[in-house]
Amino acid sequence: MKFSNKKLCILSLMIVLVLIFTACSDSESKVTSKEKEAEDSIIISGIEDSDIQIKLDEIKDLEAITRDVISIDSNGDKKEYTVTGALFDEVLKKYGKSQKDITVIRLIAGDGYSIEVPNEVLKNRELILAYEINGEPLDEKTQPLRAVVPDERAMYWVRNLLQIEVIKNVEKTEISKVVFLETAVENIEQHDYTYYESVDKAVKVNELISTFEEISDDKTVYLKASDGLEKNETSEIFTSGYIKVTGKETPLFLLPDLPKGMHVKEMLLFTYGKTAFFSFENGLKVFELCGEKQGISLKDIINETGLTQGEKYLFEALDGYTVEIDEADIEKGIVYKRTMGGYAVYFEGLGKNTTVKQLLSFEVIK
Ligand SMILES: Nc1nc2c(c(=O)[nH]1)N[C@H]1C(S)=C(S)[C@@H](COP(=O)(O)O)O[C@H]1N2
Ligand SMILES: [Mo]
Repeated sequence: MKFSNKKLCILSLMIVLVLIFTACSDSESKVTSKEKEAEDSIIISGIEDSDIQIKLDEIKDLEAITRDVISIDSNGDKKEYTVTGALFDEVLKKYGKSQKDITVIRLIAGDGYSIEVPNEVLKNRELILAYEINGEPLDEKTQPLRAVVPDERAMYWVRNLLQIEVIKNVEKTEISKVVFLETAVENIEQHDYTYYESVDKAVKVNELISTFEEISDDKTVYLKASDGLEKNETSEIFTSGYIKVTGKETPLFLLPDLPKGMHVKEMLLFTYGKTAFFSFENGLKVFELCGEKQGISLKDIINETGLTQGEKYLFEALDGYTVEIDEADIEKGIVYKRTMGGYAVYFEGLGKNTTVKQLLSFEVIK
């Protein structure tokens, strides 16, 4: 074959154009992904006076570790992954801190998801800031990092991790009052709440809490579900939510504008300030029932909620009826479900006037 000069010229021009074009588009896409990576960073707050911004590149410069890990979801199902990342402890080392000396942290994601990691977990587990899972870079909704806590529930495995807040002071107040949730919600406005296919009733958390406690942002809320799940929530997040009180999985803590992973199903109890809110219905599932009325012993409720000891306790009904009981008689108390509806407490061997129907609460008074 023989090319004329003209043909050769056109051909080489075309080749040059194609080369320029591909080189251009190639370098352009490289620049954008590089730029994006360069922009990616997380914030660590609470260890220095001001927030620390750490670039993803700096995290990748730390010693890379690869681990075969297992996550446990809310059904107890296990999933295996191989993750690569840097240890949070290595990040802390740069600032003269270590993970085992930290009280608690809150992992905060870009989609609004956040979760507190308690002290026991920080002490006993690695917290991996993962940038590669199963040999692949993270997908878009997981970038820039995924928190990975091997062998712990997947609720700690925060995708799209943007901030780690180190919390020094965990407020711990003594519990002095137990409120029975199912009775308490009878006096509070119940709103229609669409949950999947059903329209159920829900109360606003701040309406419920403010009936018994002053609401403030510095309070830590502790929640426990009947399957044993325990977690802390901030007062701000908790009081912005609802508690669904009819239909499935009640009492169900819901946050309409935040990811579903922050919901808590079948709560056994939660505490706010000095008050523990206890679900009688879930107590029935969790505790061994006793007495001829097959109820829950007050002792179990006191142990579970951590109610402080006193010389006397005051029991109160929804209609305002009150009864005072000596500490020595408390162990005779049984809370049961009435066939007529509602819940009551009675004390074995004490007078009938010590029975409190429509039991709302009891508290330490001396
Ligand atoms: N950013 C973000 N991370 C998150 C969540 C979320 O909603 N947003 N859900 C958490 C919860 S509750 C669980 S169970 C796991 C689910 O992880 P999987 O999708 O890998 O099973 O991710 C956790 N990380
Ligand atoms: Mo979850």
